[in-house]
Amino acid sequence: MYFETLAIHAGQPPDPAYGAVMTPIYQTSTYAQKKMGEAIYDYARTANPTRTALQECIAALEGGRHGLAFASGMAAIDCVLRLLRPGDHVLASNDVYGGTYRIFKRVYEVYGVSSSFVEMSDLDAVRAALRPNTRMVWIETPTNPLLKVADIAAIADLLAVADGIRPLLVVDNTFASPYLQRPLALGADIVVHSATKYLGGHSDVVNGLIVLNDDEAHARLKFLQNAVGAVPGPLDCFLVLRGIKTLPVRMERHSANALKIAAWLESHPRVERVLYPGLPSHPQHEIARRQMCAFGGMISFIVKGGPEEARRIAERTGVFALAESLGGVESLIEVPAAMTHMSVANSPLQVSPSLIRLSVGIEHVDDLIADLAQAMA
Ligand code: P1T
Repeated sequence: MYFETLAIHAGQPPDPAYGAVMTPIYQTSTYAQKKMGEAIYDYARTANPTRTALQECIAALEGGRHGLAFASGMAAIDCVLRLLRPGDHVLASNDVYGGTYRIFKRVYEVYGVSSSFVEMSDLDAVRAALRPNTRMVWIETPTNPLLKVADIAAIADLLAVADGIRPLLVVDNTFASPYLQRPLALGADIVVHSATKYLGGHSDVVNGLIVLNDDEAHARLKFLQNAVGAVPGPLDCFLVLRGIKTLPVRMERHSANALKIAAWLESHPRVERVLYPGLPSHPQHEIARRQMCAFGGMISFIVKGGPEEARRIAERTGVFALAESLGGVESLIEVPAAMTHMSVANSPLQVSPSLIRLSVGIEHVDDLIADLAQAMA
């Protein structure tokens, strides 16, 4: 079936108990067993029907065999990193969400898992940065907040022919969503999401997801999901399921609005540089065109006048709310260096304090442009 149909139906047949068309919120911690051990579900951390529906739905949308749901995007990332052992190395994009950098450096390095960062759009640099103990290559594309694009298929090919044990290729697909980009089909092994963003889509839930094909890795991750226990509640799973139903129409509007706003910003006299994969001026525009079916709702731009000016603009918008996070129907504005990316301050991943990030919502684009125009006047 087509993506739009799967978004509404995958993993969600009418409920077997009463025929409810919308997957019920199974708000129960435990399940009565007919005889000891004889039950489809026994305890809600291990599994519950609302979570099962979400896991099956995201697996179908990413074109994978297995889906797993977590209490947050970071919990999903943490679970994937638990596949590593002391002495292993992760090679990651040199621009990632601040929390991702933080878990690499301040959580996993303590346990002997090292990490380094590379420009993923430079394949020679990626090849040169691989180490004999690199067991995982971690890509964000587009990246947060610089909107860099990596060629997933080219990196998968590169890893296939590199010497030594082939590292797992993990793609954080949060910025694109599976509607715009499906990394497994391009050769990735594991996809992770902060479903808090476009999948949930309404800024009302925190959630994380993993999708993969490999049965053995799935068995390990499923074991960890239960053993560690960073699971989402049934209501959270319901909210993400409901959000996903409109993902295709939302992503179309996010992308159309963002393309117009990016072009408008590019011609604004007080803007130094606009970072948006849909603009022909974007260094990896051609890769984005091949790999994505539209360019999403995230834009970053550098303003003339320095950090003070960036802060002033971010505090003056009215329709765009000054807030962290992204991917909801409502537009948000922030300054990453002072907000979402404080964890990368004084690191090689540090972002310019003059950079403003927009999460373009699905309001009328003319209202959004008018709001930015008055804030920048
Ligand atoms: O916030 P959480 O659901 O735990 O997801 C973490 C995460 C993972 N990956 C990417 C690419 C992300 O952008 C995030 C969260 N990002 C923000 C909160 C933000 O404003 O950038």
